[in-house]
Amino acid sequence: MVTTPTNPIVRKPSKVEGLKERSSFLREPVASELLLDTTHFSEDAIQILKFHGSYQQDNRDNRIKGQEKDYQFMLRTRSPGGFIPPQLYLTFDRLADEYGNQTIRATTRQGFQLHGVLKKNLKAAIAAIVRNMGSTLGACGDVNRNVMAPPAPFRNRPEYQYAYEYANTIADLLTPQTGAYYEIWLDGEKAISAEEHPEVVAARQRNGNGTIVHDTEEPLYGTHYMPRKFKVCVTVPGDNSVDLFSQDVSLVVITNSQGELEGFNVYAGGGLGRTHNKEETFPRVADPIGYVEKADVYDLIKAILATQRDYGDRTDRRHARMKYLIEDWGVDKFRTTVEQYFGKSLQPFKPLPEWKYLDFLGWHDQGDGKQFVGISVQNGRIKNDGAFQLKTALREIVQRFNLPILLTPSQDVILYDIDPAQQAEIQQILDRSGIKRETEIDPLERYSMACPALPTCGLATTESERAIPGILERIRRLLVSVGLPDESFIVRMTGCPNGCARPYLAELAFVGNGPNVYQIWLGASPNQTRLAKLYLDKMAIDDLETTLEPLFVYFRDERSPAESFGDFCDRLGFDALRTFADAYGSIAPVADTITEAEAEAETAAELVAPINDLDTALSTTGAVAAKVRRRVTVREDVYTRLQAIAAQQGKPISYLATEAIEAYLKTL
Ligand code: SRM
Ligand code: SF4
Repeated sequence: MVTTPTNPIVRKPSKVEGLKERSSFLREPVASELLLDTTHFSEDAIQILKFHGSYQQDNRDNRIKGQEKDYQFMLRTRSPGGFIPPQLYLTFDRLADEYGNQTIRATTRQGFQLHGVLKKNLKAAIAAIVRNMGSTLGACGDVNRNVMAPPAPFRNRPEYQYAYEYANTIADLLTPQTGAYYEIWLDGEKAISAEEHPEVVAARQRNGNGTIVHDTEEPLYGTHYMPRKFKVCVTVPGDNSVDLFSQDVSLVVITNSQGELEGFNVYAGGGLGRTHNKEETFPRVADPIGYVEKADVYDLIKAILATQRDYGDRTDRRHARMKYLIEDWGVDKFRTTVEQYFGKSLQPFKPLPEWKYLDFLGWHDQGDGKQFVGISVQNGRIKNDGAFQLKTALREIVQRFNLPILLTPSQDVILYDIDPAQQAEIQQILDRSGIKRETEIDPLERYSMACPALPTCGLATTESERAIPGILERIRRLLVSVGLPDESFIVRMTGCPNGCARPYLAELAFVGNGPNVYQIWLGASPNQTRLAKLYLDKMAIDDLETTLEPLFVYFRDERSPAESFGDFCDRLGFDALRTFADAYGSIAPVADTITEAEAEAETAAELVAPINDLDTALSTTGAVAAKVRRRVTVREDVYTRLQAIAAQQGKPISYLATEAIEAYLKTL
């Protein structure tokens, strides 16, 4: 039996704890304020509204001093394993046009978000989602969040089926039980949802050793719910599509030689959120905790939940995630406490193969005669934009073929259960809608992620989703100019340090640190098993080329064969990277002003046009950059032609430019 937790230093619980306590299990003040003819909720109601899957936001592009904010709401789904049935997809498509900002956004946790919903339309939007097999309950707030699983619908690989199945049953087990959701949004009408698995129902009622809070509407959470959000994923050995090291709890299915489920390896204590200039906040990778038989998995999840529920920090929300409990206690004390709630010992962790990062894009056999196709969605934003008609195309395909969707942890979508006879027609719709195949996309884009940031996110300090396309183009140009035209690595970007696009597990990450200023994080492994480290605290986005060029040149010259950029940065260490970058800069500082060489070049020929700007800057000596380096700037159209020819001939642009200038100089 677990004793009541004692905390030697008694500190005041945070304000949100009081709000949860007074909310009457998530009813108030949301229920009352929803009835008011207002554009927005009070600060107190906003906190409770989150548990219902909605955030109050305002369009930050429309802020005008002295005027009321342009209030609007974001709605997020709870969709375990990323499953979106066709009927729900079509509902989202309609709601985005009717109440939202005409876009649907696939999130980094396999959910969908609608942005731009007005308060007066919230109830109709949530009710429509629930009536069409969806839910937003518990998509935000201090509860278990959307449970992730690899999005591949392989029918002939039982481990994938188990991961998906348990993501769903664990999501059911940990769903808030309060009646508030249906009372408020559906006038008490109970959702038409699939029957819960009997084992889940039994597990929710089984007391264990103090896992249950008695006589409340919430047997697992109690009146105060969790101290903070709680994130779970279930995956299969080797498949790290879910970024398992970033989760509070990660389960890995273990099967026997017949492919039957035996149990789960358990990791705990991952989490990425941090705050600038607060050293006590940090990203953390999950630790292996042990192995559990399949029959005990729900009791173990309850035991971990109860440990964090009862011992997690409820006084300081910046220190309230389970990663801090594990960090402060150490893994052994954490495991021992979990075992007390669990009532038995965890078994030793089973050996696992190496992890791989997978995105499942393109066409694949499901293993049952059907096919699935993964479609890349830049930053998860499903929209129509000129010749690019992704939203229309997905609606047409889902309508015509009644296909279900799986959302991926990398903000992409997978259509599945496709009859091979339909493949050509579906591909033709995608082609005519301007949707590129995964092989036609620059891998920098394919493997990148950015969070929404401005204009909807209230915590953003700078741009992310809207900035990343241009930034990836600049990185590609830089790679071409230093002679690495085919290089690629994982780039992630966020508008603040909270880590929504999991930047601390990227090989190169931009983390917003003020308007147009980013921290640079480097050195995570390409399979997301090692954290990146902070390389630079403030980089003005205009300095991207000057910051990254030395790193790319060093990488080009000193990498081991087939070494990735993240592994290279980690192996060399930041002292070496900084020393090289400093020396590189002092040999040939890149200046905004015209250098001697540029002044000469300017007078030399029309080929080298008057200075444009750093975005189109061209290093003339990429191949020998560490020795002699001068910068010449050319017109955008000349640059584009050079770039195309360089790509055709497989030569660095700088090499071609030098040759052209040399040839011209000879004619003088
Ligand atoms: Fe997040 C808060 C968007 C995944 C860590 N996140 C927010 C809010 C709600 C801003 C706010 O609190 O006002 C953002 C809404 C922006 C908008 O306009 O839509 C937001 N987070 C997102 C999404 C949509 C990003 C995306 O590009 O897809 C992701 C929604 C996932 C979902 O479907 O549930 C999203 N957020 C994440 C992840 C990644 C993950 O879960 O795998 C993380 C890092 C992992 C982690 O939790 O440790 C993450 N979001 C945060 C945090 C920092 C939490 C912390 O422990 O410190 C906040 C701020 C907070 O909770 O106080 C936050
Ligand atoms: Fe907003 Fe920051 Fe999350 Fe980006 S990382 S969505 S800016 S909270």
